[in-house]
Amino acid sequence: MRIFSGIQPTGRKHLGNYIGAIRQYVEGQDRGEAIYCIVDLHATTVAYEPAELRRFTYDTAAILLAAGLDPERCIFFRQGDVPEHPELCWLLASVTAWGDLNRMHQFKEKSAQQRELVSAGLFFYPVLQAADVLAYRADEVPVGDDQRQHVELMRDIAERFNARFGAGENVLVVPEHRIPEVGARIMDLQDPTARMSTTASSEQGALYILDERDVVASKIGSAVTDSGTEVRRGPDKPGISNLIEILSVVRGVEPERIEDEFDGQGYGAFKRTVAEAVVEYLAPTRERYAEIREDEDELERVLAAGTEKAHSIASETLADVREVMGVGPRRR
Ligand code: AQP
Repeated sequence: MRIFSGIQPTGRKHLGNYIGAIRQYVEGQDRGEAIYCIVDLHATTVAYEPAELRRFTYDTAAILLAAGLDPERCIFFRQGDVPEHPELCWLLASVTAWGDLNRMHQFKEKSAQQRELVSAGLFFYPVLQAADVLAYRADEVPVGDDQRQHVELMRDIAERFNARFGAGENVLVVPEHRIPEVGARIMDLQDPTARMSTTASSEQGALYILDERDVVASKIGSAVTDSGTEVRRGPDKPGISNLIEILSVVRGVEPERIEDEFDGQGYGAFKRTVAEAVVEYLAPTRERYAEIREDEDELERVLAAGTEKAHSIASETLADVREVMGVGPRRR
């Protein structure tokens, strides 16, 4: 079983990224051949500062290593160091429908946020994402719920590629998504009808992995709830439902158990318990982070070692893809 996922170098990753993706990356190392990359090329599809991109790449790499990625047990690298990704992106464009890209929710949301330029790269984002995964012939893609549509698209692209060029062979593997049952969509603490997001959430709405204890307590303490008093989930209670889901993941118990435990207790006690549990949950990552982040040479060494391994897998896929597409000289 081969597992692949990518994460953007946005520096400050939030609790949604941790619960929806990063914790799955860590446990993926015990379930199969795990390959993870920091998708710096994806980060260039919206307005960004070049110097920040390098800094944020180190920040994100350090967070992932602090959270438990072990370069001895996974392949961990930077997307921009493996040229097979953009090459495969271009080749896959031939079997990607413009109409499908035009339907992508993320493109619609992010293009509306751009002030100066809606880049063609933003439109092409899901094709590059498909190339990331398909270059490794991955079986499984751990992601949060917001990436469901992109994984569906990459499945369509792989199927169309095999049908068009495979001559009866599956040159590319059609991957499955792995979206957690609980915690796939952690909501904004100030607007619990919207996803917690790096770009769209306010400072109080997003809970960052590196937030200090008192900041976590204040953000959860002031999380928007409702005028009721019952700690239970329901469509009329998005704020409390979100906090129940967070506590359920952090403690590793069913949400029903949380509802039973807090039956008859007020929101104040519940929020204090959630804050305490989140602080404990993130503490090991926060504590390891500073030391790992300090040594940029070591981070580069880790990423370079990962690049070598990633390149050797992706180059084989690309050779097969070029061969069946009739690109370049015949191989044999
Ligand atoms: N709120 C969330 N709940 C659960 N999972 C989430 N993910 C993102 N937000 C939530 C998952 O985190 C992984 C890495 O995401 P990314 O950094 O590549 O960027 P993203 O998906 O675009 O989400 P962000 O971090 O909030 O950034 P913006 O603001 O740019 O959209 C993905 O697997 C994602 O599903």
